[in-house]
Amino acid sequence: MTLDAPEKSGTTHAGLARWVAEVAALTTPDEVRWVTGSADEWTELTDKLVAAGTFTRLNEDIKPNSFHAASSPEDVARVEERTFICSREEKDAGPTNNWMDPEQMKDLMRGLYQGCMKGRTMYVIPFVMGHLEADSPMFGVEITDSEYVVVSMRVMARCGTKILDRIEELGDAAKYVPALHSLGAPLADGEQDVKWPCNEEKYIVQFPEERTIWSYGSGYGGNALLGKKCYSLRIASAMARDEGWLAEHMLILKLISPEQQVYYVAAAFPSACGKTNLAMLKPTIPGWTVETLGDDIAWMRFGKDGRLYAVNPEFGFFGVAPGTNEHTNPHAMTTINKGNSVFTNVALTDDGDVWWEGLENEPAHATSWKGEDWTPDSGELSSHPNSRYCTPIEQCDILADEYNDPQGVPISAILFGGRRKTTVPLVTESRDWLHGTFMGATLSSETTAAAKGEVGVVRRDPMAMLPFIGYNAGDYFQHWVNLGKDADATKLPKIFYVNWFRRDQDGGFLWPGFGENSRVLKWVIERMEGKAAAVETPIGHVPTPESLDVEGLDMTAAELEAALAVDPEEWKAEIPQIEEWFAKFGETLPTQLQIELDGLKARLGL
Ligand code: SAT
Ligand code: MN
Repeated sequence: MTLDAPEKSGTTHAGLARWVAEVAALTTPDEVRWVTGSADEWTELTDKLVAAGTFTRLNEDIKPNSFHAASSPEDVARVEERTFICSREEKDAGPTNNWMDPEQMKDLMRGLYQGCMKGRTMYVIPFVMGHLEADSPMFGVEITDSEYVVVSMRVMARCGTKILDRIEELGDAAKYVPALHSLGAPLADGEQDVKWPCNEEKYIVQFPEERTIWSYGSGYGGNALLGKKCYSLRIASAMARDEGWLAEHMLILKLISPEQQVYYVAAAFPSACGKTNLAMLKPTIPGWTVETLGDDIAWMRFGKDGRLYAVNPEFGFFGVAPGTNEHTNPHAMTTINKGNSVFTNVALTDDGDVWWEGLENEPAHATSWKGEDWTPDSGELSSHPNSRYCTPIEQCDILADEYNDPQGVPISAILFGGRRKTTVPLVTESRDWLHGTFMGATLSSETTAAAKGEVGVVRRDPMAMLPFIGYNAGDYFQHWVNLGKDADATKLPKIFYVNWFRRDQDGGFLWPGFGENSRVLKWVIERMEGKAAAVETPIGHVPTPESLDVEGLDMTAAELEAALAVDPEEWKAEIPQIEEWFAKFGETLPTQLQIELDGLKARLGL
């Protein structure tokens, strides 16, 4: 097919029409469709996915307009070893990213893309991350040959004709990120499709200088919904560096005290470490309320008043299903029970609902994510540990009104956190922005199922951004340092480091987590208000046992002490790991962070 005339391509925007035509000529789909975002389109696409066997429609009486999908067992998570930052120079990708020369990568991928959409429909999805009413709307256009991706993108981002209209109105002034995605699974004439087409060979590639994304071979989550990690973190972090703002892997929540004081908190944790649960936390302490603004990504810019304002660029939640239940995240349950959601790699129950490990009402029989009979005695998981629900944010019963404000919300505190069985106390307050940056830069966490690879291995995950920094991580640290240097220190968010995952000697969690984390948030607020006590330790300020509100909590004094403990020996053992981590960055490591490390060593008597 030829698509070189702009008027045939579905847009009056000449540049966009040209790109779409070029991609169609390369990938040779049977048809090109422009995604409108309409209700009819949703019905048509979901019907098509049901007919193809990719989707199973759930019981309308339980979860209306909702679908179950099971991926290929080979395509269940982000693939970090196949993810590349193709900056022009290798040094600009830094020591933590995979790199290939951009022209070499494009040659290679053009080869893969050649004819890769044969037998399929090519969809063009105009979208905007953040608000269409923003001062500079952050447009993107994803091309994909996957209906699953179109449906999921419609949940996760503002998509369709309204966005395209605005791009066309702005004409050449409209900056958009072209994001090309293919499953890499062309169909020969008459060939029957599989339920989850994908390709063994996968590439998730960002070109940070060009602000473009090329993805191939995977249909899953962050590999394929290109508005999410690829754009809103990898590409956006490079934009943010150039323009003086921050694109971060952070939830945003609104905390209201018993005195009706409002605070906004952002928090960065690696994937599958409880961001969604914290974002929708139901406080267990009387008088405190939490509302949600976002669960995964925060874009933070300085306002005219010198404060740092955060917006959530996304439109949905892509949350980890296992472990989610009425206790751990009641608001997520309310959100998904309203329907209009896609569940991937969870179990399908006999009454047409979904189930996963940790959810109430364990069924006596279900179909596992692998499509096999499952019973509680199967000895196998019913759901993949990285199985997900994809659900509209506007269905969240505690969504804060400010979610709709393009200016965002002024952040009072930033929490960094990871999953550590030992060493890291429940909460630590940094001395200042620089010390907080050091905490973020040395953040460590045990790996999870959110990325392919071994689970439970401690790795450094700076600002929970290790897989998402779109440039040299040393330069990224410098960017954090610089923002702090240029800002009014009194207006900067206070930085804290939390660890909900510390264990006792028997392997049990020392802290109950979930709604009880409101106690830690309370301490954070009280510290900023000068109301709570703390002990100074080599790593920062840690609560005195009395300063943390544990009323009504079933916890012994010894357990609390263990949760808060700073053991110099454990921290001394941490130092060589931090030194090894910092050594990776050579010249690009900001001297200020080296000075922070030297200070920590001195305080530990090293
Ligand atoms: O697969 S996603 O990147 O969308 C989710 C995650 O790993 O955080
Ligand atoms: Mn994430």
